[in-house]
Amino acid sequence: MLRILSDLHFRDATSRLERLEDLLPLLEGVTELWLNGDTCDNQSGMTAAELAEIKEFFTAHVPRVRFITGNHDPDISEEHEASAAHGRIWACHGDACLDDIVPWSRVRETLVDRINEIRSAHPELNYTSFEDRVRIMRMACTGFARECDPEKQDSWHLLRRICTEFFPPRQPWAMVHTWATFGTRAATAAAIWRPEARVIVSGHVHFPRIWQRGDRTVINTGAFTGPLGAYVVEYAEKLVTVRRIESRDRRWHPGKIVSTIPLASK
Ligand SMILES: [Mn+2]
Repeated sequence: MLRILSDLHFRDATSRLERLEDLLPLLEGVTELWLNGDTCDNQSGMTAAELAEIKEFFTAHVPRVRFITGNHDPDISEEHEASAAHGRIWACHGDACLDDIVPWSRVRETLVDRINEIRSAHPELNYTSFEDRVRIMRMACTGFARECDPEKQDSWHLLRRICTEFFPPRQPWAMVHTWATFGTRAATAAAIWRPEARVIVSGHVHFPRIWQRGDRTVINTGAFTGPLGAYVVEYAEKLVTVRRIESRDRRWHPGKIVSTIPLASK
């Protein structure tokens, strides 16, 4: 069985994932695992050994693991996407569907400046193709320090993080606007970049949700940070199953089925 998770944000003080072992119920019976970006924040002082330890945990429990890059872990691997079922399932972190990576963030303008600098330095890269666009975005995110240290959890830091997320108020509005438009953006982008994809799996916006757009289904797997929770996507026997991730006895389990999507041959 293939399982897809995203946005664990492991070692971030706001992540509800405290120990990797707590994920074991989600790894049982899994032959292939895709970690669809923001597994950790390897831009914020994480050592190479700490990163290797995180990767080893997963590879020790699942025969095949793909560490897909996100904006917080842009150099966790060289893989920016994955597909299965002859391309009918396609996963990427999802920030490539947004022109400015993080429209809701205070660092948006700095990131946009970086994107523009990289684009002028690399005129050979085509910002409208998925491959080049995601390369540019990952270059822009690499070495990008966070405004707040994600590992600090004293009250002063948490208060500062809340302030940097909600002020100025343009930011929460941009978040809501992104949530309202994300399904359509992802389906439209997939139609151009990966036209064979019928099920598009993303993370990034931390909004567990399923959108149907024509014959395409867009799934966002939410996050282990924030109040909205997370979904896990499974694929086995030509069936995509979306489940809520539930917390029991301090561990994370595949829970209630939210949706099943048959992937019959065309
Ligand atoms: Mn994230």
